[in-house]
Amino acid sequence: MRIDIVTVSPELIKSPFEHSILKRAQEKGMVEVHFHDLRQYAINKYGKIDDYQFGGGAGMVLMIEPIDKCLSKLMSERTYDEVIYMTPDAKTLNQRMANMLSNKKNLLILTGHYKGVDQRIRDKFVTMEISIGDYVLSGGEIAAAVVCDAVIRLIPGVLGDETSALTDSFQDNLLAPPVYTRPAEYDGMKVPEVLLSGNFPKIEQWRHEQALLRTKLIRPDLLSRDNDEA
Ligand code: 6GU
Repeated sequence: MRIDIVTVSPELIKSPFEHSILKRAQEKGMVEVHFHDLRQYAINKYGKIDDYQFGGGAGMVLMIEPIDKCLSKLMSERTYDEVIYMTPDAKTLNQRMANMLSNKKNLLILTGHYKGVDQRIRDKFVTMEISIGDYVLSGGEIAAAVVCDAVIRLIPGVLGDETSALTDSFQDNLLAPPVYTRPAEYDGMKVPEVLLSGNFPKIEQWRHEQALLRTKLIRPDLLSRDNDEA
């Protein structure tokens, strides 16, 4: 997979890609991530890329021209499966979207800033818009890193233990059950007996019950949700 990220602040988004699983995925050649600084497509020598919004109101808007130049250049070099715009006024990221994106070859991610981008950019280029939750961040960079993390770890071969992504929370609309490791007893606190039993069908059943209990208590909305919901 190749991911191109267009941003006002490349430095803000780079570090998550320099550690742990995202770093290893790149070293193994499973994903290539390229950052593009919008400022390099500014309309003047002062690096202007934003302007006041028509109709008045607080907050600057990213101008059409620098983004058009940047995206047009990138899109002339390769075909993108999706052109994604990160914005709070969009559908919320979920595991199903991450699964879908993990099967793609080329992704282009545009991150907003300030009040966002000129609507005409969204109309002309964008095939998918993603928010990461019902709150507002100061920019889309961190949200883009969140999407990339959720997607890259699902690419086959990226996770060491091939099965571990399958048992994540949300993979089947359930929260993950509790987990324990040694010691079996600490300061009087014991690990549930069943996990020490070696009876794997029973362990699986216990885990499923715990996942269901947790989901009912914390996220009952997941249980009434259709698996195919976007
Ligand atoms: Cl994608 N961008 C911003 N600025 N805020 C957000 C978001 C995105 N998703 C949730 N909040």
